[in-house]
Amino acid sequence: MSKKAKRRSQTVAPKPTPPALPLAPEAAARRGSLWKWLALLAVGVGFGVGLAAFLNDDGPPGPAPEGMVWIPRGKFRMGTDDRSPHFADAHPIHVVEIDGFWLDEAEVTNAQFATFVEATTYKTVAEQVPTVEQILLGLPVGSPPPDPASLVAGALVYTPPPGPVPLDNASNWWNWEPGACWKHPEGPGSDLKGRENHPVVHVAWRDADAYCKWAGKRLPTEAEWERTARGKLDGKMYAWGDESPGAGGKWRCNIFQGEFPWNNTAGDGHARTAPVKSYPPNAYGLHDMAGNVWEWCSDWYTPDYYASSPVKNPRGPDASYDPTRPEENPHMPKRVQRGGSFLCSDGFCSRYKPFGRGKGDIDTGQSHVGFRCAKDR
Ligand SMILES: [Ca+2]
Ligand SMILES: [Ca+2]
Repeated sequence: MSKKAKRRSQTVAPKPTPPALPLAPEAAARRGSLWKWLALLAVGVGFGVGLAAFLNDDGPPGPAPEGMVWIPRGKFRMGTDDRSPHFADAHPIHVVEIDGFWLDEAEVTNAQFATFVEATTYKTVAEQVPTVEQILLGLPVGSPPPDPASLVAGALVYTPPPGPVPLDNASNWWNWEPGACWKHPEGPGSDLKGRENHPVVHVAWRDADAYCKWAGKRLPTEAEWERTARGKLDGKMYAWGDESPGAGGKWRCNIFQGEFPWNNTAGDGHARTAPVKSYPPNAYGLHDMAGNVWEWCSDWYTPDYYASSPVKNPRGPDASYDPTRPEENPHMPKRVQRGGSFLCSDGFCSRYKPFGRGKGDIDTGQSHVGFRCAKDR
């Protein structure tokens, strides 16, 4: 090698890397501690994500709208294996998965509905004269049409008979009352004084739907409703567990005590509607998911829907069909109602249980039917 090449070689030769100096004992301890905390943090985050996935808890997307609670995404078992006639349409038990959504903590009140009516001049179905076609849908196929001049606006009012009556004919305690509507619950001579905080009644499905849209909300689906009514519990008899509604002398909901339909002893404090939130909430913070008033859902009603329900976010069949009541046209448009009312009892109608299904003509108001609203994230 020439002297010049030797110099270049010496110039570009990399400097040897000095050996790493051993850390002082304190620094080594600090570095070890840091790695330990980072490892613990990673394990903690992983555990949290895993736990959240296990619990299907996606958390609220923001501050709660007034009066609403967040229902996180999750799966549950819908329906019952109870084979009694009241639950013939709640089979089979099937797993359903629901996305997170907001739900009103209470039924919509008379005061809230009055605000809607004042803002919109909305007229409920019960305040309008029904058409001949609407009446025919509520009668057996082939019934003669009613005289149009005989049709008046009104609603069905619970009217207790003076004594025991056969339970196979609901007209023994339901009376078509001309002039009955949400602001005159028992007819023209009645009003809402002192009932501002009671649930609004005599609202047809169309009325409930109109209110929800005005409020920027929507009606809950039937599956959403049952998931929330179960209050984070699985396979329990009631919204609060397995204890009977009046166990220990403390009533958990507004239903019927005494001899149906004529002698309501009102052991729970209320013979008709109760102010909303009069009874303890379930584990989601929701009140009156059992009793007080039935609540409209968005789904059309068929008695066999559970057999074909999709797993994810079921929204009900495309149309209603109910052949179970020969006294009615099976094609009468019906939507689902849930939760039972102040007229429910284990002796007559136990469908205030979280798996009990109800249904109603979309154009008929009744004095034991109201609703609450849901809202997407
Ligand atoms: Ca009661
Ligand atoms: Ca209710």
